[in-house]
Amino acid sequence: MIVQVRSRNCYSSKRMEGNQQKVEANILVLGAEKVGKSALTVRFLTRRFIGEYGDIESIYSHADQIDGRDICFNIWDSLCQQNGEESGHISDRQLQWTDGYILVYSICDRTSFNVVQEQVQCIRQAKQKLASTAPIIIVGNKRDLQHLRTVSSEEGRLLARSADCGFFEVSAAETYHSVLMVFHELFELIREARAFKKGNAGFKGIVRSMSAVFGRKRTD
Ligand SMILES: Nc1nc2c(ncn2[C@@H]2O[C@H](COP(=O)(O)OP(=O)(O)OP(=O)(O)O)[C@@H](O)[C@H]2O)c(=O)[nH]1
Ligand SMILES: [Mg+2]
Repeated sequence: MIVQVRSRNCYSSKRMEGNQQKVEANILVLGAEKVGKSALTVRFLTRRFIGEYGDIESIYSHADQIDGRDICFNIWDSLCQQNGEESGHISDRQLQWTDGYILVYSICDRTSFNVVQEQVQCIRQAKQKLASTAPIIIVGNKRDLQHLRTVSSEEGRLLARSADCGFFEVSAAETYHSVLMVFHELFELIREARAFKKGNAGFKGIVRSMSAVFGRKRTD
Protein backbone atom coordinates (compact mmCIF):
# COMPACT_ATOMS: atom_id res chain seq x y z
CA MET A 1 0.00 0.00 0.00
CA ILE A 2 1.23 3.49 -0.85
CA VAL A 3 0.11 6.37 1.39
CA GLN A 4 -0.33 9.70 -0.36
CA VAL A 5 0.34 12.80 1.77
CA ARG A 6 -0.35 16.28 0.42
CA SER A 7 0.69 19.46 2.15
CA ARG A 8 -1.87 22.28 2.27
CA ASN A 9 -0.12 24.47 -0.29
CA CYS A 10 0.46 21.80 -2.86
CA TYR A 11 -2.96 20.49 -3.79
CA SER A 12 -3.19 21.53 -7.40
CA SER A 13 -0.88 20.38 -10.15
CA LYS A 14 0.52 23.00 -12.50
CA ARG A 15 -1.81 25.59 -10.91
CA MET A 16 -1.54 29.17 -12.16
CA GLU A 17 -0.46 31.60 -9.44
CA GLY A 18 -0.78 35.11 -10.84
CA ASN A 19 0.94 34.81 -14.17
CA GLN A 20 3.36 32.17 -12.98
CA GLN A 21 2.80 28.49 -13.60
CA LYS A 22 3.54 26.19 -10.71
CA VAL A 23 6.20 23.66 -11.63
CA GLU A 24 5.87 20.07 -10.49
CA ALA A 25 8.65 17.53 -10.09
CA ASN A 26 8.11 13.83 -9.34
CA ILE A 27 11.07 12.44 -7.42
CA LEU A 28 11.56 8.75 -6.70
CA VAL A 29 13.76 7.84 -3.71
CA LEU A 30 15.28 4.39 -4.15
CA GLY A 31 17.89 2.22 -2.45
CA ALA A 32 18.34 -0.89 -0.34
CA GLU A 33 16.64 -1.50 2.99
CA LYS A 34 17.47 0.76 5.96
CA VAL A 35 19.84 3.07 4.13
CA GLY A 36 17.88 6.15 5.21
CA LYS A 37 15.46 6.78 2.33
CA SER A 38 12.72 7.87 4.72
CA ALA A 39 15.13 9.79 6.96
CA LEU A 40 16.34 11.77 3.96
CA THR A 41 12.80 12.44 2.72
CA VAL A 42 11.47 13.44 6.12
CA ARG A 43 14.52 15.67 6.73
CA PHE A 44 13.75 17.55 3.50
CA LEU A 45 10.03 17.83 4.30
CA THR A 46 10.24 18.79 7.97
CA ARG A 47 13.91 19.71 8.61
CA ARG A 48 13.85 17.10 11.38
CA PHE A 49 15.44 13.73 12.04
CA ILE A 50 13.03 11.53 13.96
CA GLY A 51 15.12 8.35 14.20
CA GLU A 52 12.60 5.60 13.33
CA TYR A 53 10.29 5.73 10.35
CA GLY A 54 8.61 2.34 10.02
CA ASP A 55 8.25 0.61 6.69
CA ILE A 56 5.46 2.59 5.05
CA GLU A 57 5.72 3.50 1.37
CA SER A 58 4.49 7.07 0.86
CA ILE A 59 4.18 9.74 -1.79
CA TYR A 60 4.48 13.21 -0.24
CA SER A 61 3.59 16.47 -1.96
CA HIS A 62 5.56 19.43 -0.74
CA ALA A 63 5.47 23.09 -1.74
CA ASP A 64 8.81 24.86 -2.01
CA GLN A 65 10.35 27.95 -3.59
CA ILE A 66 13.54 28.03 -5.64
CA ASP A 67 14.76 31.40 -6.96
CA GLY A 68 11.34 32.88 -6.17
CA ARG A 69 9.57 30.25 -8.21
CA ASP A 70 6.87 28.00 -6.75
CA ILE A 71 7.70 24.33 -6.99
CA CYS A 72 5.64 21.32 -6.00
CA PHE A 73 7.77 18.32 -5.16
CA ASN A 74 6.02 14.94 -5.26
CA ILE A 75 8.37 12.58 -3.44
CA TRP A 76 7.87 8.82 -3.59
CA ASP A 77 9.64 7.32 -0.58
CA SER A 78 9.87 3.72 -1.80
CA LEU A 79 10.33 0.41 -0.04
CA CYS A 80 13.08 -1.83 -1.35
CA GLN A 81 11.36 -4.68 -3.19
CA GLN A 82 12.96 -8.08 -2.93
CA ASN A 83 12.04 -9.53 -6.28
CA GLY A 84 13.51 -13.02 -6.35
CA GLU A 85 17.24 -12.75 -7.06
CA GLU A 86 16.93 -9.14 -8.12
CA SER A 87 17.23 -6.75 -5.17
CA GLY A 88 16.20 -3.14 -5.65
CA HIS A 89 13.73 -3.91 -8.43
CA ILE A 90 12.16 -0.78 -10.00
CA SER A 91 8.61 -1.19 -11.29
CA ASP A 92 7.41 0.11 -14.68
CA ARG A 93 4.95 2.31 -12.82
CA GLN A 94 7.79 3.95 -10.90
CA LEU A 95 9.88 4.38 -14.05
CA GLN A 96 7.00 6.05 -15.89
CA TRP A 97 6.01 8.25 -12.94
CA THR A 98 9.33 9.80 -12.10
CA ASP A 99 11.05 12.94 -13.40
CA GLY A 100 14.22 12.28 -11.39
CA TYR A 101 15.80 9.72 -9.08
CA ILE A 102 17.60 9.85 -5.75
CA LEU A 103 19.48 6.57 -5.26
CA VAL A 104 20.54 6.15 -1.65
CA TYR A 105 23.14 3.82 -0.14
CA SER A 106 24.70 3.74 3.30
CA ILE A 107 28.45 4.41 3.44
CA CYS A 108 28.57 1.64 6.08
CA ASP A 109 26.87 -0.99 3.90
CA ARG A 110 28.61 -2.24 0.77
CA THR A 111 25.64 -4.37 -0.26
CA SER A 112 23.54 -1.21 -0.44
CA PHE A 113 26.17 0.35 -2.73
CA ASN A 114 25.89 -2.69 -5.01
CA VAL A 115 22.10 -2.25 -5.08
CA VAL A 116 22.54 1.35 -6.25
CA GLN A 117 24.87 0.14 -9.02
CA GLU A 118 22.17 -2.32 -10.16
CA GLN A 119 19.49 0.36 -9.99
CA VAL A 120 21.57 2.75 -12.13
CA GLN A 121 21.89 0.02 -14.77
CA CYS A 122 18.18 -0.77 -14.60
CA ILE A 123 17.28 2.93 -15.08
CA ARG A 124 19.73 3.34 -17.98
CA GLN A 125 18.30 0.26 -19.73
CA ALA A 126 14.74 1.46 -19.16
CA LYS A 127 15.71 4.87 -20.52
CA GLN A 128 16.32 3.34 -23.93
CA LYS A 129 12.85 1.75 -23.79
CA LEU A 130 11.00 4.81 -22.49
CA ALA A 131 13.13 7.44 -24.27
CA SER A 132 13.11 9.25 -20.93
CA THR A 133 15.83 11.60 -19.70
CA ALA A 134 15.13 11.53 -15.97
CA PRO A 135 18.33 12.56 -14.14
CA ILE A 136 19.83 10.65 -11.21
CA ILE A 137 21.55 11.76 -8.02
CA ILE A 138 23.45 9.16 -6.03
CA VAL A 139 23.55 9.79 -2.28
CA GLY A 140 25.91 8.14 0.21
CA ASN A 141 24.06 8.52 3.53
CA LYS A 142 25.12 8.09 7.20
CA ARG A 143 28.23 10.20 6.76
CA ASP A 144 28.28 10.69 10.54
CA LEU A 145 29.26 7.01 10.96
CA GLN A 146 32.83 7.43 9.63
CA HIS A 147 34.21 4.71 11.94
CA LEU A 148 31.88 2.17 10.28
CA ARG A 149 32.56 3.28 6.70
CA THR A 150 33.02 0.50 4.12
CA VAL A 151 32.42 2.49 0.92
CA SER A 152 34.91 5.29 0.23
CA SER A 153 33.83 8.69 -1.06
CA GLU A 154 35.99 8.09 -4.12
CA GLU A 155 34.04 4.92 -5.05
CA GLY A 156 30.77 6.82 -4.82
CA ARG A 157 32.14 9.68 -6.91
CA LEU A 158 33.54 7.30 -9.54
CA LEU A 159 30.24 5.45 -9.89
CA ALA A 160 28.39 8.73 -10.30
CA ARG A 161 30.87 10.03 -12.88
CA SER A 162 30.86 6.81 -14.91
CA ALA A 163 27.04 6.77 -15.01
CA ASP A 164 26.61 10.52 -15.57
CA CYS A 165 24.84 11.07 -12.23
CA GLY A 166 25.11 13.73 -9.54
CA PHE A 167 26.74 12.73 -6.24
CA PHE A 168 26.47 13.78 -2.59
CA GLU A 169 27.56 12.31 0.72
CA VAL A 170 25.25 13.39 3.53
CA SER A 171 24.11 12.61 7.02
CA ALA A 172 20.34 12.80 7.26
CA ALA A 173 20.84 12.42 11.01
CA GLU A 174 23.07 15.47 11.38
CA THR A 175 22.43 18.07 8.70
CA TYR A 176 19.48 19.60 6.92
CA HIS A 177 21.38 21.81 4.48
CA SER A 178 23.14 19.03 2.53
CA VAL A 179 19.83 17.16 2.19
CA LEU A 180 18.19 20.33 0.89
CA MET A 181 21.01 20.64 -1.66
CA VAL A 182 20.33 17.10 -2.94
CA PHE A 183 16.68 17.88 -3.72
CA HIS A 184 17.38 21.33 -5.16
CA GLU A 185 20.21 20.05 -7.35
CA LEU A 186 17.95 17.28 -8.67
CA PHE A 187 15.30 19.86 -9.43
CA GLU A 188 17.85 21.88 -11.43
CA LEU A 189 18.79 18.75 -13.42
CA ILE A 190 15.12 18.01 -14.08
CA ARG A 191 14.65 21.57 -15.32
CA GLU A 192 17.67 21.23 -17.64
CA ALA A 193 16.41 17.87 -18.96
CA ARG A 194 12.99 19.41 -19.68
CA ALA A 195 14.53 22.40 -21.46
CA PHE A 196 16.70 20.05 -23.53
CA LYS A 197 13.68 17.93 -24.48
CA LYS A 198 11.70 21.05 -25.42
CA GLY A 199 14.63 22.33 -27.49
CA ASN A 200 14.84 19.00 -29.29
CA ALA A 201 11.09 19.01 -29.96
CA GLY A 202 11.41 22.55 -31.35
CA PHE A 203 14.27 21.47 -33.61
CA LYS A 204 12.28 18.47 -34.87
CA GLY A 205 9.35 20.83 -35.55
CA ILE A 206 11.60 23.10 -37.65
CA VAL A 207 12.88 20.08 -39.62
CA ARG A 208 9.29 18.93 -40.20
CA SER A 209 8.24 22.41 -41.40
CA MET A 210 11.22 22.59 -43.76
CA SER A 211 10.34 19.16 -45.15
CA ALA A 212 6.80 20.40 -45.74
CA VAL A 213 8.06 23.48 -47.61
CA PHE A 214 10.84 21.89 -49.62
CA GLY A 215 9.39 18.39 -49.91
CA ARG A 216 10.93 15.12 -48.82
CA LYS A 217 13.90 13.71 -50.62
CA ARG A 218 12.78 10.59 -52.46
CA THR A 219 14.68 7.51 -51.53
CA ASP A 220 12.95 5.06 -53.93
N1 LIG B 1 23.61 7.34 12.06
C1 LIG B 1 22.70 7.55 11.11
N2 LIG B 1 21.59 6.79 11.08
C2 LIG B 1 20.69 7.05 10.12
C3 LIG B 1 20.87 8.05 9.14
N3 LIG B 1 19.80 8.03 8.31
C4 LIG B 1 18.99 7.06 8.75
N4 LIG B 1 19.51 6.46 9.85
C5 LIG B 1 18.96 5.35 10.61
O1 LIG B 1 18.90 4.21 9.75
C6 LIG B 1 17.73 3.44 10.04
C7 LIG B 1 16.93 3.28 8.75
O2 LIG B 1 16.45 4.55 8.35
P1 LIG B 1 15.18 4.70 7.38
O3 LIG B 1 15.08 6.12 7.01
O4 LIG B 1 14.00 4.05 7.98
O5 LIG B 1 15.72 3.83 6.15
P2 LIG B 1 14.88 3.37 4.88
O6 LIG B 1 15.84 3.22 3.78
O7 LIG B 1 13.72 4.26 4.68
O8 LIG B 1 14.39 1.94 5.36
P3 LIG B 1 13.21 1.03 4.68
O9 LIG B 1 12.14 1.95 4.22
O10 LIG B 1 12.75 0.13 5.80
O11 LIG B 1 13.89 0.28 3.59
C8 LIG B 1 16.97 4.19 11.14
O12 LIG B 1 17.31 3.59 12.38
C9 LIG B 1 17.52 5.60 11.06
O13 LIG B 1 17.48 6.26 12.31
C10 LIG B 1 22.07 8.84 9.19
O14 LIG B 1 22.34 9.74 8.41
N5 LIG B 1 22.95 8.52 10.19
MG1 LIG C 1 11.62 3.86 4.56
